Amino acid sequence: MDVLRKIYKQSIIKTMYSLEQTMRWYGPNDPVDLWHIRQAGCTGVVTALHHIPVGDVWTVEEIMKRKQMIEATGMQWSVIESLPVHEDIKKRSGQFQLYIDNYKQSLRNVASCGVYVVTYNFMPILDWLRTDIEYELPDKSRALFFDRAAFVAFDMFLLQRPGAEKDYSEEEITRATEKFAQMSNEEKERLKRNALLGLPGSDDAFTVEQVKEALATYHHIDAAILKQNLFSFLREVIPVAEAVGVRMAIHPDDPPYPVLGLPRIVSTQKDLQDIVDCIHSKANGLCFCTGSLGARPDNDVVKMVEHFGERINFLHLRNTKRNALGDFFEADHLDGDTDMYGVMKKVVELLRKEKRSIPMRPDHGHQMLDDLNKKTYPGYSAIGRLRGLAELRGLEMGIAKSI
Ligand code: DNO
Repeated sequence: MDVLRKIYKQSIIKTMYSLEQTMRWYGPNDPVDLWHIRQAGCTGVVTALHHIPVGDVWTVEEIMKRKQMIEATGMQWSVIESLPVHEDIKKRSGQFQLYIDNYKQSLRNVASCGVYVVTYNFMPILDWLRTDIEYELPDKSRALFFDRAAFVAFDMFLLQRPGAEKDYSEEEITRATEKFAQMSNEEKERLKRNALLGLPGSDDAFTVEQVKEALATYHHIDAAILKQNLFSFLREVIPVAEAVGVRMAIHPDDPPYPVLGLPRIVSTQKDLQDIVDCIHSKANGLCFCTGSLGARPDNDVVKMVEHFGERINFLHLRNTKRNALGDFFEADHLDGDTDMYGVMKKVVELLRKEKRSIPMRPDHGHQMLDDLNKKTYPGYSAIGRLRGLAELRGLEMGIAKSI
């Protein structure tokens, strides 16, 4: 029996030149625990030290504590998501130099603990945005949803952002006004809460006042300035990452266009090109998120995998279904507007060509089965992600064996 068990264990250890299967874990408070992740077939874990305030140094001691927890379940800490970038760095104001120095120190520390892929994003103030986190699909599972009219209504009538109306077409304003008029107070409250959900891994949402204040600090920053600020940051941190063997992976904007009057600079093929061109180094890479990029019809995600292949340091595989009005919901992993077969085929070819493995996570999943009654981080219930991962794993194997 023991021999059998050993062989079985070895078979789940990552094979060469295939994707490394991972899931995100929000740390000891996550209702989905490490054994669940291991039982889903993962060999790697994606996590962050969410309890450390943004901008502070991640100490070796704290990193090692987390690493040991993961290794005690037979997996490895494959990717950090995220090592967050302080707002001062994005604005190049206040104490940005101190925060950049801290960032470099954190990179040295994570490398010294043996973690070598670091994800981050450069979205001002808010991370991803949705208007509904319990959007019911026909099979009664629940998905994350971005309803453009609800979002416009949030911006104009709940946030009451000065000048918001200038960002929308007349038709959009009419739809938002009608939608808002039909909403109950409870629905309005829920919309506000969903749109202001804080950073991933935290339980606190922003308040309207906080967001308005933060928005005002960006009034002089347009896309060109924000991009320059990103480049200044990269010129400092990439050489450090390279020296210690860390591969950085910038996450695209989600959704991939300006929101609330804030510039977004990691949304299109051109944006990604500018970033990879800024410093020619594998350390200056991408977290290629098919869900974020695919919410824009002008992003040809399959072609982008091929084009940016050598700079892809981490993969988020997720699908969206969108319409012409700008609404989208998170579809099943293999069923949405992104051709996941096409994506996976390019990925399999890439891994073989470059003789490497890339960590991949199924990104979000639907709330379904037993998870419908549980409270988990939006998008991060166990069963929906397990379903996504299992489908993606099968797709990869099928393609790998047939080419
Ligand atoms: C959402 C995620 C993002 C991502 C960060 C990376 O679930 O894809 O929150 O982790 O933007 O910095």
